[in-house]
Amino acid sequence: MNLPLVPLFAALWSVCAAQSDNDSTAPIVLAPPPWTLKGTVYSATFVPLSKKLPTKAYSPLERGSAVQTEGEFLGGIGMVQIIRYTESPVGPYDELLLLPGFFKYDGPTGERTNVRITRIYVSQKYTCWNGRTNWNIPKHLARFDWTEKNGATTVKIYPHDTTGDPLESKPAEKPWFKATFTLDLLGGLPFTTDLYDILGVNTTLAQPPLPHAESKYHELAGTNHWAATVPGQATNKASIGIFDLDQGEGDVVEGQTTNVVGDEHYPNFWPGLLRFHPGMKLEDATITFSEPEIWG
Ligand SMILES: *[C@@H]1O[C@H](CO)[C@@H](O)[C@H](O)[C@H]1NC(C)=O
Ligand SMILES: CC(=O)N[C@H]1CO[C@H](CO)[C@@H](O)[C@@H]1O
Repeated sequence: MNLPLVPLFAALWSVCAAQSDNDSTAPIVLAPPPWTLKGTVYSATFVPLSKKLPTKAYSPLERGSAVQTEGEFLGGIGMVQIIRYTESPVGPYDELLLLPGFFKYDGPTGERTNVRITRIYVSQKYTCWNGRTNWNIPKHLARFDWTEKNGATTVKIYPHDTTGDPLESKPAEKPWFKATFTLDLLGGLPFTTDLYDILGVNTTLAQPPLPHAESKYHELAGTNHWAATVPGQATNKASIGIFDLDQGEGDVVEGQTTNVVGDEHYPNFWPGLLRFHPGMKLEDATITFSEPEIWG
């Protein structure tokens, strides 16, 4: 036994744990853009069938802000991604993001058409505050529950903002989203989001100003400008698979069609989606978030 190593490991462990725990007393500080991160991305792309967005497209805080819901939803191409970041400027964290499609909007730079992340959950407060501050990404906290069984990966997500508590103090008891990824065919393909440029899809995220709110963990920063960011994802280990999007009973209040905060229940999470949906897994991916262009 090499005893002097034990305190060293203990000290290192507490530093790492402090970074990624929302109950940590380490202050939330600015980690300025650009960011380069590592992780595994699970991605499902879909073509929205309706030009009408459901209430659940936005978190309760953001849906109350006129500028957040600004513009005309055009659809085009939509995306749900679940990402397990193993490395980031603020430590490891998990994320679920919803990008419903393109919006035509009249921003500070005139009329434009861009995609937008409308709702997103992360597992710790440091990335929550920084994502909101740096890029207007409307992050809120959630608990992520992962299970691996017979080669299938299941994730369940329990948000802090679907309980009706304005301070977003703790995770919901029922999952707002769940998915299982199986199959993993053709592992080892190269993939990069530059492919979207070739296809003529503009991947710049144009995010409206964010409302600020008081909360238990002080993670809900607001901004008063627009932010346009170019995200990137690249790997040499992409594989193809199937998502099972069956939500079961979901988080609906008994005898009603919505949860406590008014999010609609769809059997496969989103209007128009089928239960089994093709998707991609990007292992050992490098994810980049550019320095944003600030408007207004
Ligand atoms: C993509 O959208 C951004 C933000 O509106 C814009 O600045 C950029 O010129 C667009 N790119 C292309 C190739 O049209
Ligand atoms: C009190 C509280 O909500 N703690 C959460 C902090 O983040 C972890 C990781 O996601 C959750 O498991 C905790 O529930």
